[in-house]
Amino acid sequence: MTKWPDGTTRMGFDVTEFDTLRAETLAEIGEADLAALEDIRVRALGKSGAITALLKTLGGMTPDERQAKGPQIHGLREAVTNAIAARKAALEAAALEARLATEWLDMTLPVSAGRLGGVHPVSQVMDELAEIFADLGFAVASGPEIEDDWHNFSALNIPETHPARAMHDTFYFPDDKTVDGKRMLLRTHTSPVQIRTMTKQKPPIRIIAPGRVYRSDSDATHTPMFHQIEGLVIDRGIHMGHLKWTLETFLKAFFERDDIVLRLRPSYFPFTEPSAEVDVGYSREKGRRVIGGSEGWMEVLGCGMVHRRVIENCGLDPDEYQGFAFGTGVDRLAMLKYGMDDLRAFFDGDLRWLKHYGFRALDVPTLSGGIGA
Ligand code: 2U9
Repeated sequence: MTKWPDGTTRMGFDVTEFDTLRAETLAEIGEADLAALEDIRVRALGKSGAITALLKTLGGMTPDERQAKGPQIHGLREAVTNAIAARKAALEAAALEARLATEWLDMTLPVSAGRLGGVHPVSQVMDELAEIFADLGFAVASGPEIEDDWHNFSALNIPETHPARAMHDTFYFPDDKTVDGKRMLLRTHTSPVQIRTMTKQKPPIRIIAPGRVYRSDSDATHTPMFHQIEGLVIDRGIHMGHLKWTLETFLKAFFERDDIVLRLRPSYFPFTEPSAEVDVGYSREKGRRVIGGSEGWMEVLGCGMVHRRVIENCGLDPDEYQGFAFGTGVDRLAMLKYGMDDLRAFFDGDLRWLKHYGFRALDVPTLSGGIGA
């Protein structure tokens, strides 16, 4: 029994009605939108569709009838299937064209800087530092913030019992969160990055390691997370003259002044020997202390010659290779250069502070251009 779209049922089919079904269905497809197309598909080819019903009549036909009508019915099914697919593709292509015509961007238009947000002073200073040290031949190295005891302490000549471990109030992970049986911690300095570089790269090594470090400390001048930059040079015949020249050249470029005076005071760090703290001369301008001149001294860096035991710990021969290292706080450098007075405000996310101290996203720090005016 054939169920025609008009609801009537009859055995077999009439040639005229067959042609009408074909013509009407194809015409309907030609006019349909995507929703109507699906409706037509269900009415013609669905489980109770007209063409499906015609296909079912083939089973009740004699072989001769089937030979005559089979190709016609199958041909109809194929024609309708193809017409639906073609119409669907045409409609989808037209919809895409319409979207493309409305959703376009003119990439040649000038950027509206106000909509880009600003650059945080820490990011700005990090960029400036990378730029300055790249000019001096240093590569930027990075490493994990979650470290093991060996990379953060032992390799740096800070053994288990050493009082230096108490200097850094370390955030340790719980004992049940070990990795390969090792207790993990948040790195207290970026020094493990240099250890990792020295253990996998043959000298000469010239790197800076900027990044986040963590210590359990919080007041107006300390936050539990802060940013450090450390530098390391390892080669044959490196001495303190190289260290002093590098720091002087870096500080002159960073503070954009030629009248930078350094003073190296003897100090102690387990990873360097000898060690020194670096003071830089400041002067007063309109009551504010600015770097440059020599009215007073301000501590800006720590440094020293890499301890021979540290060189040995990294698998190098300290009689063949020597090196210097230095370290400083990036947040503190930003405060000194751009005149902020409370470190905690750096990480408060206060938009008024960011608008005041932030930098325009499109300004590119360059050594020749300078950005600290
Ligand atoms: C290796 C060998 C030596 C890195 C150094 C300092 C001196 C230093 C402090 C400044 C202020 C850290 O941010 S701060 O608290 N750092 O005084 N850091 S020498 O010495 C290294 C590092 C890695 C392999």
